[in-house]
Amino acid sequence: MHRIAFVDSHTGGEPTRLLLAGFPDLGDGPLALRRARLLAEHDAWRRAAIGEPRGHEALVGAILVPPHEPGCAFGVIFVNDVGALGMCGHGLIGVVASLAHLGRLAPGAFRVDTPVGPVACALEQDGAVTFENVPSRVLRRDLALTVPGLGELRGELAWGGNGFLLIREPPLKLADGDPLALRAACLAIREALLAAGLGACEGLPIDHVELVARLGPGHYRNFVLCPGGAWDRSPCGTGTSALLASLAARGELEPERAVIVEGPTGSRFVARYRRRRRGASAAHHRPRPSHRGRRAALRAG
Ligand code: PYC
Repeated sequence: MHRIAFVDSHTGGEPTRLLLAGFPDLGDGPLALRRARLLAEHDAWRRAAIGEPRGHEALVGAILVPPHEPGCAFGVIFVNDVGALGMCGHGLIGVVASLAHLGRLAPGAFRVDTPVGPVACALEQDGAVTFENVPSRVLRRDLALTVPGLGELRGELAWGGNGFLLIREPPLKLADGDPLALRAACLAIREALLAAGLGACEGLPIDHVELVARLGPGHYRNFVLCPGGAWDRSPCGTGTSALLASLAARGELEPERAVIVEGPTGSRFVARYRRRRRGASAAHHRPRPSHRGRRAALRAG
């Protein structure tokens, strides 16, 4: 019998399994390359570690690897029940909390390498975890999609470390909404997105659907369908980044102003962004969203 050492945590209700040892060596090079190698050569390990019966649909796995980017403390490749992610915000919070729980990480600031680029992270004295995500942006605005049973919906495509179809006028109520009805609506929306040939944009996969409702000034609630059929119990870190990119692009949120984003369980991230100029052009801004969250529980195996 082969053994894999792992620690399970959850972030705002969304589970993360940190895979510490016993996973195949993914070699070296940029993490995007190692993620591709994992899927091409070692996918049975991902399925065994994350899928049923040892895992389940909602579980996100985090494979700890040596970093490639200089100055990073460690690298992490996030996987789920159907494949691999670019980044994972709730997962990163779970990884940092788990490493702190194991005594492997002390409070302070550090960088973490991921397949979509390095992420700045901090573990605070009180256990809270803050990270500044990869630059996020809107890829396409003013999308109209006709979804059987839901009618015409308006959306936009955005990148927050994963690709999202954002629907900011959701067809169903999010607060106290039935998660299974929301999931079914998101599955229908994703089918319409794929039928429209929009499973990718600018070479980036659009594999998450995010419904967003504004609850009040600076206060939002979301529901995120992940690739496959799982829905995020937390406010989804990369989905929150995609939302911030949208708010910034529409001039609805100033840099550094905090917003609260809550997920289906009511758990919250506090998020803000700062502007980042790309190259010499002052006209093109890519906001870098940052998030603050905390872990709730851990289980070691
Ligand atoms: O928190 O970024 C996130 C995430 C992505 C998929 C599930 N959670």
